[in-house]
Amino acid sequence: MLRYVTTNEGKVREAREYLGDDVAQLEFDYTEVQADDLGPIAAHGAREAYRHAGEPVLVDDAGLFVDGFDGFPGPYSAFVEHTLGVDTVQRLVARELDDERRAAFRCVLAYCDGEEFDASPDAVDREDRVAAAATGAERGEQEERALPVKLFAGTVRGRIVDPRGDGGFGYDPIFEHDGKTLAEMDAAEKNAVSHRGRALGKFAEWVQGR
Ligand code: ITT
Repeated sequence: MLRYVTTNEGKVREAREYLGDDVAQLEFDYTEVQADDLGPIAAHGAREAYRHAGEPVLVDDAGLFVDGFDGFPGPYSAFVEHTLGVDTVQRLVARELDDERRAAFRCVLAYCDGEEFDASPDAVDREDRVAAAATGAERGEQEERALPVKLFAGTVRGRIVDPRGDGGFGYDPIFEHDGKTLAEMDAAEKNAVSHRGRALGKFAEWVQGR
C-alpha cells in the first residue's frame, strides 16, 4: 500500500483518480525545510515520512509561482493562502501586475521506500551528507544514511484571473489554463493538464517499470 503523505484531502482525491484505490492518505506533519525550490522540501519530507511509516511513501509538495512576483509565493504558497487568502493574492496580482498575470503551478512528488534505486540527480541528499559529515562519518556510511528518494515534477502554465468555478481546492478558482480555471474542471479534466497530474503520470510510469 502506498502512503500519500499530505494533510490535504484534495490532493488525495486527485492521486486516487490517477493511481487507483491502492493509495492511503498519511496525515504526517513532516518538517518543511526552508528552500527556494520544492524538490529539497519534498525529498526531506519523504525520508522523514518513510522513517516514521516504514512503508512506501509519496510526499506531494506544490506551489503557485507568479512570474511578475519572481515566483512568489512558490514554496510559501500554503502560508500565503492561510494568511492572506486566495482572493487577496488575486487582487494583489491584478493591482500590481496589470496585464502581466502569467504564473505556473508546480508539483514535486518525492518517493521513498527504503530500497536502492538511482536517486534523482539533484543534490537532494545534501542535508544528510552535511549531517553525516558533522558527525565525522566516512563516505560509505554517509551514503547509507542518505535514503534514496526519487523526484517527479510537473508544471502547468496559466494566468491569474478573477475567481471562477467551485471545483478543486486552494488556488484553483484563480488559476486559468486554456480558457478555464482549474476549479471549472472536474478531477479527471484537471489531472489531464495539471502540475499534479503530470507528476503523477511520470510516477505511475516509473513505478510500473520497477
Ligand atoms: P500538505 O503540505 O499537507 O500536503 P498543503 O495544502 O499545505 O498540504 P502544499 O504545501 O503542497 O500542501 O500546498 C501549497 C499551497 O498550494 C496550499 O495553499 C494548497 O492549498 C495549494 N495547492 C496545492 N496544490 C494545489 C492545486 O492542485 N490547486 C490549487 N491549489 C493547490
